[in-house]
Amino acid sequence: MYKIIKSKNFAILLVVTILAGLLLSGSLVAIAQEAGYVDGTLEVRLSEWSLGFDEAVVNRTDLADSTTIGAELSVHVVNEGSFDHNLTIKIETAGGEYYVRTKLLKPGEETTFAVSLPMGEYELYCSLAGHAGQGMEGTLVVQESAETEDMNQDEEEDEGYGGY
Ligand SMILES: [Cu+2]
Repeated sequence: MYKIIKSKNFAILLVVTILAGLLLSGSLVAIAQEAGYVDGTLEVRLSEWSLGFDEAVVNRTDLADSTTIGAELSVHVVNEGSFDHNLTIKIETAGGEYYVRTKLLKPGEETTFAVSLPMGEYELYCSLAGHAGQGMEGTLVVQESAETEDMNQDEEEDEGYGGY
């Protein structure tokens, strides 16, 4: 009898520990989400060594002019680091590849620009030697709508369960 109670307590302790772990990881995600895509603007926070986010997803239908082939996205870049940095967006098209790059931003400097991006996946990084390799890189996904995103998430979840 005593053994049963003891193991029940252990099970409760385990559940509490898991919940605490989930809450902790949830709050960490919330902090990370301060940068990334919010309401028509891509928020980029340059620092050593990060852009403030790993992947940002933009729904073209959320942008003001979603009827054009390439929707206009507003990009706000702040250098919150102690070194000079820039933001570079690599754009690959059938006609070749080109780059949208901010000027070199000093610590505390910021800039805002708009860029027209067709649907696709783009590499974002700081082009200064070694900076991207140390973590100043991320991905920007421009997709048609939130429905597309939900479908992708469902697929990922299904794959996850399949692994068990
Ligand atoms: Cu840099």
